[in-house]
Amino acid sequence: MSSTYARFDTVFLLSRLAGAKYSPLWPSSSSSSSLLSSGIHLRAKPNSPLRSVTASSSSSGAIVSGSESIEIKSVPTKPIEGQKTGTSGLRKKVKVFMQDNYLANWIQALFNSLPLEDYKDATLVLGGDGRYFNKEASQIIIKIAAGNGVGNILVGQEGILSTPAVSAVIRKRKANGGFIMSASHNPGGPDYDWGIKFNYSSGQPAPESITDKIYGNTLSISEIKVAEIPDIDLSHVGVTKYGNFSVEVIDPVSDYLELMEDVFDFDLIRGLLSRSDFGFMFDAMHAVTGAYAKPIFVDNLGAKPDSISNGVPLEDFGHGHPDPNLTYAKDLVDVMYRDDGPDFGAASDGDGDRNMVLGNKFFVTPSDSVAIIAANAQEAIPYFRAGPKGLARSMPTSGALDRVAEKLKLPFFEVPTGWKFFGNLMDAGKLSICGEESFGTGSDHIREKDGIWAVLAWLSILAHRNKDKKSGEKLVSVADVVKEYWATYGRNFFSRYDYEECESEGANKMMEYLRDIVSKSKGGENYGNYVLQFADDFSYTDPVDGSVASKQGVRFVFTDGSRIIFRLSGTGSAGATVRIYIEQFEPDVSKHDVDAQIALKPLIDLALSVSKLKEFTGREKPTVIT
Ligand code: VG1
Ligand code: CO
Repeated sequence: MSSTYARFDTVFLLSRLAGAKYSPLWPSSSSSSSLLSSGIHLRAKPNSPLRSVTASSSSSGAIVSGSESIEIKSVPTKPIEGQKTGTSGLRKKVKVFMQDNYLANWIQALFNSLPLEDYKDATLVLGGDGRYFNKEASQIIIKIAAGNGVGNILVGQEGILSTPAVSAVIRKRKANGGFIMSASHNPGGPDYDWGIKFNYSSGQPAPESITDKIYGNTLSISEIKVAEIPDIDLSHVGVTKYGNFSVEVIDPVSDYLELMEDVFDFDLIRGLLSRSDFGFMFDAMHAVTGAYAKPIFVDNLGAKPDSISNGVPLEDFGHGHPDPNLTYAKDLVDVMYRDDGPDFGAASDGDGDRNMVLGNKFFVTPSDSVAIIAANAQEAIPYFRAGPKGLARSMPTSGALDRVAEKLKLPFFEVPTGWKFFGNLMDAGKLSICGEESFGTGSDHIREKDGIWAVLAWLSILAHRNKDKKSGEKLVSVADVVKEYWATYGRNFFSRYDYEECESEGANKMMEYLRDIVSKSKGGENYGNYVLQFADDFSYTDPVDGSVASKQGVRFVFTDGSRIIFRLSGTGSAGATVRIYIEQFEPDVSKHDVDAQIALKPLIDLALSVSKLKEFTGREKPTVIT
């Protein structure tokens, strides 16, 4: 295959990464390394030879630089079934993504779905959580982006960018959008999951109107446009140009760190983290926040180097399941529950958008966490000095945040599960702080949930409360902050039961059965000791653009405010995962120290009997309880 690159110049930028050397981005004697010859899984069918299309002879989005051009190939392809995105992007087993044209089809379908002005000569961001297949995927995405006429790709060094960092970079660099290569909290490695998400120009996940269009286009796709350029060296910060197309490899941390410095008072946090009587631990779970934890917590905020555990991002997350909850972040939980354990512990997921927060022998539920951050934001976090504009949570998240909104007299929104539903409210200036029960917390500083932001928010609250404490004086602890909050607002006991990888048929039948009950239900009916207020299948109308999302979860709401909710996960890659969410409000302070599983036992039993879960799924026990 010929490789006639009209122009090839390399610009070196100063690397901010310690120890980075200035070396050429591309070996000058680079041989032809096309998408095909580099072993990447984008292959033409045997009897449909690749057709080379040059800029001058094609209207297929070729890039021309003066008289110079890069070659664009048209690769014939066929539709592939099942490329419908779920709650957050397209997720499948990595072996599925590695099949011929699987990823390439979806990327091309995406370009086919966007208005030309959203990508032609535009800047797009690319990064991911470092999982297995990201490197090959980066090259595929870059070549198809160039093939479709994208002007500039900003890619994280080694393909690394956390999900919140992608959102931050899109916003800061005024990019038109970005790709995130991650299956988030799903495990990675040759036998596990891979995923791809697309975010828009304000940094928010693409809305369903776009993802539905992409899916439609995957069903009729016939051609992939690929630029004939070599693989880009992602190991060094710098710019590579081919004609009018350029790839800039960026430091994954600096833009994000700068934003964090704007949002938070780093001196205040440094004051806490450098105290000898305050123990801190962050578990990066061998996932993407490993790249951020040391520069932020250690180098900038004075935490001890050994306070970061599992701090090196690995392609298979060290065989772990990078989901920061009590089950999968057990190592951290064990340390935090020791008598001499640290005062504050946190973990983040594969792509860095989730967080789990713990005190010594104390777990903060994500639903409480967002409420507590909201209640304390104005006094502890400079970004919220004027007070939050509004608060929001996903439907299954506990009602703790509702009470804060009521007390602070703030606009409040309840949206379906998935961060994409918060973006419009933020863009419209109606929402500042929001969260999901699934360990997602964030604000309008970006348009994704943000694990490190949540950790910094908690550290700010603790630092603010302890700033006048002398050495030797007892510090205000995580547990103190939470209990004080419960005493003021009451406690929303909350738990989620996950039944992972059930047979789809049984799980779907159970949901149908529940929908049927809901359609016949009436307020006032007795469910055990509870009286039904209403039951429905949650539907949401976006107050900004009027779009409607229906069938977002079956809920039974009782007259005392208790709720049981049923949903099927939209992020799994095999079978069906049933989620049951259980919540009960307790205003009585004397009952706040009861274990949540004990307090919620009657409701949990009710949920299991109402749904006939055992009958439909054959499951005796949940796989994960949070
Ligand atoms: C889950 C969570 C949801 C979250 C989504 C993406 O979705 O419940 O709250 O937004 O994951 O998180 P589902 O459909 O499986 O319940 V992440 O960190 O995986 O991007
Ligand atoms: Co995630």
